[in-house]
Amino acid sequence: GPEALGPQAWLFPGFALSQAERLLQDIASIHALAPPRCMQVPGGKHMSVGISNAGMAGWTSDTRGYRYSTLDPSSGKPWPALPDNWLALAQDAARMAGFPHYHPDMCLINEYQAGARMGLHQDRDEQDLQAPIVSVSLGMSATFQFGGLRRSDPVRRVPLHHGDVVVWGGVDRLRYHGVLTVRGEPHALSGARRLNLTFRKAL
Ligand code: MD5
Ligand code: FE
Repeated sequence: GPEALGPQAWLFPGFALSQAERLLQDIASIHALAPPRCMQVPGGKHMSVGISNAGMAGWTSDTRGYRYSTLDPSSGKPWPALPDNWLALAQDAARMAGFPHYHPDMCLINEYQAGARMGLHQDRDEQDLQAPIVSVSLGMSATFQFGGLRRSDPVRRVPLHHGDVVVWGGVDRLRYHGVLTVRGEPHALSGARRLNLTFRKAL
């Protein structure tokens, strides 16, 4: 059953399992319109995670900084639409975690090829920091790092598997977090990749 990771952070093991194949098909359709890319960050390096987006805005980064943009800077076109089934899944999970009025306007799609990682950070680029973030893990497993409100706070390691959903809200919304280098067995449905959907109210 559900596991509390914090006062307002819940892990729902396998919550998206029955929809996983459909979600991976939807991701392939979105990637055909807005391919994942390893974005540059202000320090000049490139992220190891390939990023795309769906919905009214997309998270983007370049040497000037991070921002949400209504257009994909690579194509100059709007990001692909957020599928209705994705929104329903995110709202179902948010309701289970105690957030009954959740209206995310976008989904960030992270692609971790084997060897990719995401360093410890906070998600604070969104306008509405009251709204929770819903995260759906697909494909290869990963070890999630769940810290505190200060970078120096101790970090807990949480394994995340194909089909797992996590909701982060309220007092847990601004915790530092990251993903250790993805390694291990390829997944039957995704190959040597981990995909993560994160639903946000960005605008
Ligand atoms: C991932 N993505 O597995 C994670 C899932 C990102 C990112 O971190 O920024 O793309 S979202 C995990 C998350 C979001 C908001 C708050 C907290 C965790 N938290 O308080 O631990 O690719
Ligand atoms: Fe994050």
